[in-house]
Amino acid sequence: MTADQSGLVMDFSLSEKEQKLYDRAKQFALEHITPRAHELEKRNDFPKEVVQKAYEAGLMNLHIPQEAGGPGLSLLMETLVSEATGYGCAGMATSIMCNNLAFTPLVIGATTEQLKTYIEPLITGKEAKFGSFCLTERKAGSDVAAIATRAVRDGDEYVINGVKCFATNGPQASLFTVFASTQPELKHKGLSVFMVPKSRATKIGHIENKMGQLNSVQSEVIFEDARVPKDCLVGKEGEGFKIAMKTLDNTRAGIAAIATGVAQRAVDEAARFANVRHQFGQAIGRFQGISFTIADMGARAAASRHLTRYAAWLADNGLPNGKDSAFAKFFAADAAMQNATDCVQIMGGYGYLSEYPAEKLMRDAKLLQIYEGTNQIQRLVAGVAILKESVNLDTGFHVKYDGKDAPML
Ligand code: COS
Repeated sequence: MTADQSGLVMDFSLSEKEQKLYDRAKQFALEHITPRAHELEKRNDFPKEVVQKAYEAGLMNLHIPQEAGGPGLSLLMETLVSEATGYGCAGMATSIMCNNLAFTPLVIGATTEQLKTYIEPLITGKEAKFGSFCLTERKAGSDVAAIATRAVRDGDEYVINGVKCFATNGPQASLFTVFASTQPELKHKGLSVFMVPKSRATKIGHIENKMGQLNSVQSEVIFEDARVPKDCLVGKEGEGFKIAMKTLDNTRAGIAAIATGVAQRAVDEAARFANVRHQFGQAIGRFQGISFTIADMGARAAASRHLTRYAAWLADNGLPNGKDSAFAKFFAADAAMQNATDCVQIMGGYGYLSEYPAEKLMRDAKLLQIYEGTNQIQRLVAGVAILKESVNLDTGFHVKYDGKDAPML
């Protein structure tokens, strides 16, 4: 731990409570996730048994406030669990952490009473229960404001119609967090968010067939005249877009954490292989062509971890984290993809075989660059933020025109 002259403390260590949770999650991954990840992904289905065990081990719903029956833990602690489970299998980590995404809009915008009514029963029973975040539609992915799902007030109810897609844990969910337009003419300002219990006329549509992360399930969710009581509205009408953006500012750190786990796993598998694989009379790790690649992979994983934890720390301290969450998400997802690709290459022919872990890492990593906002969207968010900050920045460099400071264009 160090302190600079202003008294600010730079502390990279985890507290005892954080370290214990991290160790517990790593042990869980080692015992329950890694050994079953390959076998279960062949089923291309939701890994119910493992997720139930994760629930019983207290690795789910960490962010739900204590008033609503949850442990009320920090975003940093959530990222520790996601990194550890992501190291074992990104798909299972996604299944386990999906409630973070589904319930964060409610933690942000719902009243304690609403949380107690709709969330507490889902997180305090014997069986793991799930929420599903229903934002994306076939024609509204990156462009959230283009959502076509409609919610119309009818007396004491809202009637919801629309089709969502790519909804993680859709078929498993008991509660859907649905973004719908209450005033389409207002575009993003007309979006609202609703809690829709499964019993309220929802149907599961097409189950997406994916390249990787086969231990998680995404589906269409169809709302046909789904009637919900008016207390299912979260926040006020028109607050949906901002609630979605604030949610993603937080949850993208969670994806960055899974990506960090994948990036680190690729380092560890590549290094282990390079130590035991002999060619030309020595372990291949002794060739600089391999060890330099492993060094780059290690740096990428470490940088991903720091960016992720910093983005979470900002949120936990009530500081804006949109830019840093975007940094963490795109950097860590790109690191995971690059490291997985390098791991395959270092293992050569073995890297391409499904009996070895590298090809799964590569398939799983690709989705990290796409879901919860593509890496291009993250760069958009971060780029806009940097340009905004630069307007009032004095770098000490002033271009002069006719002896005067040139104006910023
Ligand atoms: N927090 C709070 N408010 C925010 C915000 C944030 N992080 N980001 C934007 N806003 C506000 C803006 O300030 C603006 O407010 P006003 O209407 O008061 O001016 C409003 O929201 C609209 O912002 P903007 O004009 O930037 O919206 P765009 O329609 O251009 O969309 C992006 C912005 C592209 C960043 C957004 O649509 C996005 O994140 N898309 C990706 C969605 C995604 O991640 N999908 C995956 C779903 S999870 S599987």
